[in-house]
Amino acid sequence: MTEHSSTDNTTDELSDPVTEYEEQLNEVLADTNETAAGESTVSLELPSLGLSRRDFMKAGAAVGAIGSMAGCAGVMNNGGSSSGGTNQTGSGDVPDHFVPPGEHDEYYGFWSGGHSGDLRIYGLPSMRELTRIPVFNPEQAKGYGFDDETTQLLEDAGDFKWGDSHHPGLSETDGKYDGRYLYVNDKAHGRVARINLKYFETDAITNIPNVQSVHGCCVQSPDTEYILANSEFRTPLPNDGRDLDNPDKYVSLLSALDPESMEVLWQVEVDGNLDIIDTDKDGKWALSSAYNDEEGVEVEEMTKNDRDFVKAFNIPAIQAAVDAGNYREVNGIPIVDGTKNSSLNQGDEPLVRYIPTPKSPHCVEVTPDGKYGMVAGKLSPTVSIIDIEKLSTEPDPANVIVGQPKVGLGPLHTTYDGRGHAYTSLFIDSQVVKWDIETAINSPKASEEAILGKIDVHYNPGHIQAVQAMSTEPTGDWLVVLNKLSKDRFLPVGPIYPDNDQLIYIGNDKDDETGGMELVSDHPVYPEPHDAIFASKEKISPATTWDKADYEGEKEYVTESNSRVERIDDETVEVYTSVKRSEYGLRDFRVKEGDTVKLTATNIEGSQDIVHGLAIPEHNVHLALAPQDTRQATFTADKPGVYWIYCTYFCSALHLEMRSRMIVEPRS
Ligand code: RUQ
Ligand code: CUA
Repeated sequence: MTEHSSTDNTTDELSDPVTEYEEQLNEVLADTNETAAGESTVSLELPSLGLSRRDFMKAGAAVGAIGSMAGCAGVMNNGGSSSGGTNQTGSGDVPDHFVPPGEHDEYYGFWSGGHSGDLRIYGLPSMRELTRIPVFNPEQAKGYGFDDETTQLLEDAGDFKWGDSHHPGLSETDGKYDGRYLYVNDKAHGRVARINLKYFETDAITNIPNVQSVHGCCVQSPDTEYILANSEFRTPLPNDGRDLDNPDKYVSLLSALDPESMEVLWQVEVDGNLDIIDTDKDGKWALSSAYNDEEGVEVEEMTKNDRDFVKAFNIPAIQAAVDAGNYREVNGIPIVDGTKNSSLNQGDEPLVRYIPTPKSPHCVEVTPDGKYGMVAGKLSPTVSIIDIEKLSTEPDPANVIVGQPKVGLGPLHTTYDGRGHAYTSLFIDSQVVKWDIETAINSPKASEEAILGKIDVHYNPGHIQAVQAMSTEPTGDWLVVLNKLSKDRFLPVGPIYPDNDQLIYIGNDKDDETGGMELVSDHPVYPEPHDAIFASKEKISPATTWDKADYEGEKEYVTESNSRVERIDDETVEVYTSVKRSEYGLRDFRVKEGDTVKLTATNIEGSQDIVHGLAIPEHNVHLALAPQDTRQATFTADKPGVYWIYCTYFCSALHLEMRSRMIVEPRS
């Protein structure tokens, strides 16, 4: 197993970095398969092998990546490790990330919660978690999935009990975050959700037809004309039992959604898979990383060829094709043929350009000035730089790649400081590399000339994001790197560890080992934030209380004087109650066994931060009522008895006494 450590040493001159790197991965794979055939997991005994912490992390990452690709258990070593890694904090010229009590952070951070299904709001630079927004997951604290409206929202979106939120995108006007909405995909299902940033609540979820899993998802710059969503898994079209054993008939689709109605406008079929997506800043090109050009269903088939193709979607041309009726319709959605041999792809204005890159690249992120799209190699230690202007002018697609710096092992994602530097996460090296974009373009491919410095992170970073780097206004001060592993960084909490999101200061460009990057703080996070996006606090202005005009006509605003019980028929009762400190408008109400109860409750408080709950034991009712908000719950009162209704949000000295009774009379 010692050959695992041969994946170390990024400074080796590799004649063919891609091939050599793959050979190393294959060695690891061979070992892994051998071990996986038996009962045991891969075990690296660090002390006896004399592997350093860095060697170990690399071997583990490679085993994990390859192991999971091969469908076997790529299990990390659970032995001890030397801690190591340099301590880069405390140089004195980093602004304080500590935000004193009573003061506010400079930036909002929106973290996708991964397979928790939620969205998490942090302050930056303190990294204090401010709240969570349930999105694809029912969640009791905010009563999400417990009142009629959000229950219906989740039901209409497929009624799945979970989701895997991955890529949050903020709505833009003129290339700048406008603070209206956040959109996020569900990788577990073909869904995209919208969070209304007035209330910090999920207000729409679209279950996209013809699509099983949305991976890449982005807002089209500069004016949020579309929400673009990539289906990663190729499936039969429609996936209704046909073509089960004809993988060559499976398809992968780009879907475009209307950002207001959240309806699916059209889809584009392509060859191969689709992965991550980002757009230029002019509303023309959308770039998708992609793998499996082989269109295989097994890992060996998917990685057979040396090349895959980034897809560059010409969005106006696609819209024109849809407008001209050049599509077929499946499940009510127009689908345009963007495959390589499609007639629509042959003319002067092809719908989709196929840009050859080293096989299985990971991400695409466009620079804040809109000039370049960076495609991190994952299996290749390089980043391919796509010149976006050349997409419109250069006939040979290979020539749109204008640079390919060698950055290190396992490059996944890239972010920017607005000063001409790129920062790429290195999954296998457990590092962030800072490099100069123009130098990379002007130096030979696979050269390391552009590298300005590297910093150790802990461990195995996925996404990396600097403040406002997805907009035209990067601030260039803070960067967060979302690491997948945290062993030895925190108190142990059992075998499922927190992840470790680390804050790095990038405001100093220095000629040192790290290029001036300074690791500032560690933050353990509940599994498993995937990606994040940050906006200046000036750009976000949430409401402090509900505006009842926003639900007028849909729900009754219940005052104290119109709190009441209305019997609709022998089996249906409507109950209306106001809520305030420290009483419900109805001190009790009576219904009959078996009644369907439709409860409407309004928090009539005008003061900010006075939230009340309305909980009914044994009936799965929990409403979280912000000031001026009205929520409804419909349930069956199927057991005779007395049920104490109580308030769940601690609201006053009489919070405990704030009660009502539901009295369910037996039917005789
Ligand atoms: S992809 S870790 Cu789901 Cu965001 Cu790169
Ligand atoms: Cu109202 Cu506690």
